[in-house]
Amino acid sequence: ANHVHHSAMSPEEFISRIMEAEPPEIYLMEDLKKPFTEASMMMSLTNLADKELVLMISWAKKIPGFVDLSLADQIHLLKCCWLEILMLGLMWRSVDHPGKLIFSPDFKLNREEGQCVEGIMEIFDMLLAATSRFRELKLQREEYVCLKAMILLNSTELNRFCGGNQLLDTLKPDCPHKSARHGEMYSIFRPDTDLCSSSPQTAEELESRNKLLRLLDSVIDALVWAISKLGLSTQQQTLRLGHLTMLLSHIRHVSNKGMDHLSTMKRKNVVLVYDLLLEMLDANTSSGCSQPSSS
Ligand code: AOE
Repeated sequence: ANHVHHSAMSPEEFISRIMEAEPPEIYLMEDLKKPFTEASMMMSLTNLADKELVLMISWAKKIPGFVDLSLADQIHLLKCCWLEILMLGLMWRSVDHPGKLIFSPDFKLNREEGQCVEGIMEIFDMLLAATSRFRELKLQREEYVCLKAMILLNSTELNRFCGGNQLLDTLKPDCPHKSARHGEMYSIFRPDTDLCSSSPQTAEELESRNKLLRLLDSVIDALVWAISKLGLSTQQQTLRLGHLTMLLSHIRHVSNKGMDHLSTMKRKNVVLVYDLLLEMLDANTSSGCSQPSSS
């Protein structure tokens, strides 16, 4: 076990660690064939999301204390919030470009550019609205990184687990007998043995939940500290904290809409959803619970 005491870390240090964890800028590197079709647009969006997911896993592992949580919790947290995290990142990249969503330096979309993907404009508009709100609030980078970590650690559906094992392979520490051990060591993650279990049973699981709560405390402390640096009155600091955290429920809402959208697009075969993204999607839809583990 890794005996690192995160409570001993100052909010300042915590923030500088999560600032360093920020993923690098990512390029789509595709020839965007305009005009977009529904299929090509969805393909570009999901290709980008797929690339970002890989970076998101590395990002999460750099959040102090995250890798000390049980593997089941690490997986579950990421599966619950991946689209919220992508959306918050998108809002941050777009905050200085009213009416535009900056997916990447080589993939930017305007509101005026019309509709080609069924059901996506509603999501587009909700993302633009939340982005405007962050602009009005003059969201600071320090606050942004705290909010992102809060999304990750604030999964309310922590007690459900569904899905495959790709993410598990990416998260678990490398060990020489990886494949040999996989079956027995991580068998609790198989949907058929641990499908939607209602509460942590083992001492390890309980310890992990406690660590998670302490981690969440650290992030809240960090956000409070970041706000306190802005030279506002105590009253204004409290209001700002309230406004910023309330935006998270909006992001959760848009993410739920986006998850429904993506699963519809997948069902209608508009877009081919690849392995990692598919596993992340399945964890959020009913079909995920019935998928047998491929290991
Ligand atoms: C991908 C990467 C990322 O960093 C963030 C997001 C958030 C939303 C996700 C998307 C993604 C992946 C695919 C998802 C989508 C929500 C639903 C979809 C999960 O299934 C992005 C949501 C915003 C998407 C806006 C798309 C605008 C398309 C309309 C513009 C249009 O139709 N045209 C024709 C533009 C033409 C330009 C010439």
